[in-house]
Amino acid sequence: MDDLKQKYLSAIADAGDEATLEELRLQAVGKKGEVSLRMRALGKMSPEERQVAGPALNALKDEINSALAAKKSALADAALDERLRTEWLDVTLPGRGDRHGTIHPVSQVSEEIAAIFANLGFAVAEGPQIETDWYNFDSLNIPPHHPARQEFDTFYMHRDAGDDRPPHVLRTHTSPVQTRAMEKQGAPIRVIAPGRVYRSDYDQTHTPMFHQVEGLAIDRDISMANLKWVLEEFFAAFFEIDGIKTRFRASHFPFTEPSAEVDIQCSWVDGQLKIGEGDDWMEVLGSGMVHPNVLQAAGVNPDEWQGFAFGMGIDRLAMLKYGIPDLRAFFDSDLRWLRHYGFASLDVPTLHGGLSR
Ligand code: 2U9
Repeated sequence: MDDLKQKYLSAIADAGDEATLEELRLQAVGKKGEVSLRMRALGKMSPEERQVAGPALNALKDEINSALAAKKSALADAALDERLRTEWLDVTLPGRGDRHGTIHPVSQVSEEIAAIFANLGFAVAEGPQIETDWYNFDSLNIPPHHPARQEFDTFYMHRDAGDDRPPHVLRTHTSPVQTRAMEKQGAPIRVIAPGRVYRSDYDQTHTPMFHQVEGLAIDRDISMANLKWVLEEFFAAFFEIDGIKTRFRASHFPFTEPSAEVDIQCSWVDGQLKIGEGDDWMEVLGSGMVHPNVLQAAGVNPDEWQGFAFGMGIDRLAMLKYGIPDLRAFFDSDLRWLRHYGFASLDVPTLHGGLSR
């Protein structure tokens, strides 16, 4: 019996893990364990022998059980000590912080533009992005087979074979919105039409979808002098530069006569663009006096009414204002790069930095 005790107590003391302990428990005091078998043998002993061996076996069983329990808790303590030693938290690390979303720069710039023109008395007009070719072209003095239709790189909607109606198009400019506004409201009218337009073109300065804002002011005696004043007010407010100069160059558009392309004053210093100073010019806009045919098509009498119209790219304006060099970056799915341009908080314009030639 002493051998048995010696054997198990030293094996328990040497056990390195719980599995070994469980094996020892089964070998010693499990149903078929050595101690249990000896207890079963008690029945075959004489009463005298049993009186001695019985309590001794019970005591041995208790002793083994409490040695097992003590070793088990010692192993658990050691495992906890080991985890405490190897696993640790640096409670001084800075927190991860909230990830804030921001308004897209094109949306922000659209809102800035609408707010500035609202102060000048222009309402915002909207219309469909899928247009009839009449609104997109004919109503704007671009008849079928006019060469200007080719210049727009138009996306045409599918027509089934045998369906001879003219196709719908993805609008190539927001001008049809203003034709619709004039049809509905008549003259006098002052509206801007911001929105998406589509042309089949893709490179560093062109994406197949981009954003335009066009403006229209029709009254009895609106002139190009009014156009120049409105545009200079707009650019001064948009770029936050008082007295910014514009330059008008004669041009041609089917929907305006006369027509002018408009540049704003700028300079390039060490490859950096600065707007509103210097002797260089940057083209930003097309404009002119609305062609009488366009007024007529929209149901406005050209003998009674006249006015100006202009058009410009919103994405391009956003790039200029915030110094973003590649238009395609706007329409990537991942906009984290915008932080680089100060859009994390959206109130830190970088007008006088960035953008190399
Ligand atoms: C109506 C009548 C006339 C809008 C105009 C331009 C000139 C023009 C371009 C600027 C850059 C398009 O985004 S861009 O490529 N636009 O040059 N747009 S006049 O003329 C109108 C509009 C509506 C009823």
